[in-house]
Amino acid sequence: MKHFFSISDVTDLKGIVAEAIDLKKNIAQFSELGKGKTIGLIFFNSSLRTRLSTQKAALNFGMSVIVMNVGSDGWKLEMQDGAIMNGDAAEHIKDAARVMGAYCDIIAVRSFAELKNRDKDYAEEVLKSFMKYAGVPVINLESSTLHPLQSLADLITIEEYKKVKRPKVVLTWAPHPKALPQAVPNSFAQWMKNADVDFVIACPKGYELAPEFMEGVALTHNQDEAFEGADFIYAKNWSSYQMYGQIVSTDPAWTVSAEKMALTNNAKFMHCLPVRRNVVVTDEVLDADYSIIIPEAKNRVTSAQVVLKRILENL
Ligand code: AN0
Ligand code: CP
Repeated sequence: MKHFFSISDVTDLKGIVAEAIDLKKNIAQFSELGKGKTIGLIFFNSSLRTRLSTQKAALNFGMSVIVMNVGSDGWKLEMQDGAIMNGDAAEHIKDAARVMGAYCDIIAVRSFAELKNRDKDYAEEVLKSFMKYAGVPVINLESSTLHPLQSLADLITIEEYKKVKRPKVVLTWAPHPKALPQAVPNSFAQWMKNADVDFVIACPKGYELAPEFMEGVALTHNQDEAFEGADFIYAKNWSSYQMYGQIVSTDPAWTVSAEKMALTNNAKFMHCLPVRRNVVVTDEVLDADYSIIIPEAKNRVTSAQVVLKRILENL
């Protein structure tokens, strides 16, 4: 594997999930694989899980880790090619990425959507600039439109907890007071579409994902109907793609409750976290036996490990 930007960088979905689960048991055998190698974790935005799990995965391979909160501690970066830089930005991404690439063997970047200009966000200019200029493999730690390390962790978790060969997996929109990116649901849809699951998206009208992510996916605006027979409920808020970046509903009827979970086939509850309790989903659900949010978060180490292993083996 060279870069890990999206599901397109994985040629064998079943294979990577099996390898990840296997690696969990055998990680001690690989404690020297990354010896003498450095990974730079570059954050334009906040993080708890991504920051700690990717760091832990890298340390498990004996790598050195450099973390930079470039959003708060770095120079403001210019993204536009050929810009006359007499404004706020002190440094061009072209130079920043080349310098980081000179210090690191792998660079991992988090850069959220700004939710102001849809074309700009969907062009993925930050991650694409890093891939173009850094000269080393780049890992996506949640870009403007995708969060593949999360989706891989989610798929691993589903594989570990499923009771039937082809489970029904429901991605349900849920309310939230802030406008959030579409990266997590976009990515989840992409990975589920390619996995051996029956996948359904439930959301209010106006929350359909971009056409490229909805293509071939079952969609309903009726949450109760979607929950019937479900084996996994995956809740997430996102802002509208059509009315770009806007909150078009805060309907509390979409909050995932124990009553809603009772409609399912004893489904497991999943959320990528961080989660707003009693807004997105009730305490009762998050703290129930069927909630697998903590094993899911733990699998962020599992997904980071398998991606790092494949990149390290290819360096
Ligand atoms: C982010 C999002 O929705 O993309 C990160 C999720 C992993 N969530 C928040 O900003 C609350
Ligand atoms: N799920 C996830 O990516 O969490 P963080 O935003 O805390 O990294």
